[in-house]
Amino acid sequence: MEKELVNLTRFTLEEQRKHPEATGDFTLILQQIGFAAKIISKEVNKAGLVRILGKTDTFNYHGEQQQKLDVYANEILINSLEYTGKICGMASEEVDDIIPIPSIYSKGKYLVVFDPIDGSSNIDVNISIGTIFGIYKRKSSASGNITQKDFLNRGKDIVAAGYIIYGSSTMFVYTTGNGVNGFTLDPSVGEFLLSHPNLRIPEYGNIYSVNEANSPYWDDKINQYIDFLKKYSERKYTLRYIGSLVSDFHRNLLKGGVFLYPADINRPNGKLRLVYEVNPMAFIMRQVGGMATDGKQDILEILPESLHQTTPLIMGSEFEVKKYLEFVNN
Ligand code: AHM
Ligand code: MG
Repeated sequence: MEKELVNLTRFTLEEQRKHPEATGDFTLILQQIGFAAKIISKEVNKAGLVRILGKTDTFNYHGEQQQKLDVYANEILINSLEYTGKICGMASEEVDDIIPIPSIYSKGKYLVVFDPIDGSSNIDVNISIGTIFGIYKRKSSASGNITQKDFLNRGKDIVAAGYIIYGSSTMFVYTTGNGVNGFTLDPSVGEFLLSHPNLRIPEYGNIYSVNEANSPYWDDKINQYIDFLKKYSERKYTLRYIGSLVSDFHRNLLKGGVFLYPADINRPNGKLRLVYEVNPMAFIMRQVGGMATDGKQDILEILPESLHQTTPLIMGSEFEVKKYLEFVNN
């Protein structure tokens, strides 16, 4: 008999049944993100062929020119989630303010944050990109309107986080805080099938991932750490950097190692955005047995002050992250 196939729908339902108090709200949200991911994946695959390739003439909050695919993926995610009745608002890298639920739909208790297409400067050159998402439970009273403050939560309060990688295959990787599971899209049936159950990151690896062109602007201690990896460690390290967070994260998760986007003179608070990029990835990283820090504290302990704030990020296998902390804090 053929090996039992578990699709994302079955997996999320079975997870829900393990929690008799669960209402199913959450399961529906995850399934809808899975649905959006399939649509985005289809568009990503044909981005080289059709009108969607290229830039728009609009700019996002960070002053970056938006790609058409960014805008498209953002709309797909909003459309897939806003009518469910299970969420009370969203926040996206591509939208300056929070995204309310239109009054024609009922609201629920969850908040969803996302980066619809991360690594979008790679779209035009056919390099893997991704979607990142995080789900929180609303803390303020359900009767009032949601505000930006509702989205300023510590990463440790996340109730689910995940990413979709549009690579040589499309994968959906997520956690609800009970381990991390990966699903690969079978395009012939249009389903995400469980392919990577219970993912764990190796305790150490031999990969470091960083934009080393920024090294002249780093603190000396960071340069000393990278020098240690290159010249003095017993392990033979190799550099792998795609410049697409989801792809760099996914590779390091499977192989072990460290990813860094530290502060530098030009970016004293790093580049990556805390609320919808870094927190979900840091939450997943902790779930697979790795670590994520800004160099001073655990990423998941940071209380965000604004929706689009950035943070330095060092994350990966325990050995390499602890070694980083030894270098910068001594
Ligand atoms: P984006 O959200 O505008 O695509 O930018 C985020 C990306 C990350 O995917 C990646 O880790 C980083 O920017 C790469 O930055 P750099 O080109 O400075 O190395
Ligand atoms: Mg991004």
